[in-house]
Amino acid sequence: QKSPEEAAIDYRKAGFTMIKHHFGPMGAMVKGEKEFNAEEFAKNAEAVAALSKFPMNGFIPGSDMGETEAKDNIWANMDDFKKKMETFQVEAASLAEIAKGGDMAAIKPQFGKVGESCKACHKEYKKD
Ligand code: ASC
Repeated sequence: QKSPEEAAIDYRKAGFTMIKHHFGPMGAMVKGEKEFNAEEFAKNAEAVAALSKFPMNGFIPGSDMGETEAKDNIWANMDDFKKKMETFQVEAASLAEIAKGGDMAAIKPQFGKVGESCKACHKEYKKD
């Protein structure tokens, strides 16, 4: 039986794993490593936008333990982390909207903004 804190860690890791699963193929299409398929791209963008809302729920008080990729400084900077997570949510929602148009020229810069919003947190709060 897992404690609520252990369960919260599993939950947020699962969320990030799912986000990565949907983010990766979009990156490959943007870079031209994978053939652009507008419908598949839009589905992935929709998934990331939906999934972006979840991981924050797993950063509950007391879940600052165990084997995780979160740096210790995340706990003293929860307001900033939450703000950065919200930026990710906004940018991901915008990408999902733009992706419906199926135009790579419009998608590309917004995909970049989503990537930047991922990186903003990783730089400060994720172990290398
Ligand atoms: C990925 C991945 C990340 C982000 C980040 C975006 O594919 O695994 O952590 O993109 O590098 O800038």
